[in-house]
Amino acid sequence: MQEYKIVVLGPMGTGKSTLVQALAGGQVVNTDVRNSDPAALKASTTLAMDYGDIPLPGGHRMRLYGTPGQRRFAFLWPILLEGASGAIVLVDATSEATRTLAISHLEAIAGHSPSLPVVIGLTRQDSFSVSQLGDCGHWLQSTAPSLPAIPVDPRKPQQVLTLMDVLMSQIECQSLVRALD
Ligand SMILES: Nc1nc2c(ncn2[C@@H]2O[C@H](COP(=O)(O)OP(=O)(O)OP(=O)(O)O)[C@@H](O)[C@H]2O)c(=O)[nH]1
Ligand SMILES: [Mg+2]
Repeated sequence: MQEYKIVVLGPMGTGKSTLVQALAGGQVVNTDVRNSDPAALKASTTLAMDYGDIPLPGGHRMRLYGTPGQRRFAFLWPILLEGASGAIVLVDATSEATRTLAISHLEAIAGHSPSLPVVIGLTRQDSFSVSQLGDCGHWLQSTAPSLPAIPVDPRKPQQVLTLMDVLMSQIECQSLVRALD
């Protein structure tokens, strides 16, 4: 039996808690509280983490952790990354400010475990303009040219599964390379 610990990072409001909820359904531990940050138009924010335990085919399990997005909780990101098999970084593709903030989440991963498989999920595609597509592509090229990045609506389980599929392929590929070493 194999356990996969997957950690979801990304700036505030990019959909981390929504993604954990979409994949784990009702089986979620959520630590959201009322948001007191006036800069973010958002009713609630994660204080510690989201946690979902998902059974996989073949008796395997996925333990899914959503991190708190606010910078003041950055000290928690490496703690939650401990023992991770892979990470997802969610970025609001329509917001330049969010893209800039996401760099610190990518740096936290690189600083903690440089070879960890990572996939970037680009959210808010439903309110995406053609000019934003160009800006986002440019950001990806300059910030994370070697990471897979795919569009995802964290509210839609099917799209989250596609994102997971890409991450699990990365994880499997890395174990294969390790076995061949
Ligand atoms: N329209 C749209 N809404 C989205 C999308 N992704 C997330 N949302 C919404 O944006 C909000 C995101 O909230 P959360 O899931 O709490 O975000 P979070 O990343 O956990 O935020 P923190 O815990 O504060 O860091 C929710 O209301 C989601 O329904 C998307 O792709 N499109
Ligand atoms: Mg959250």
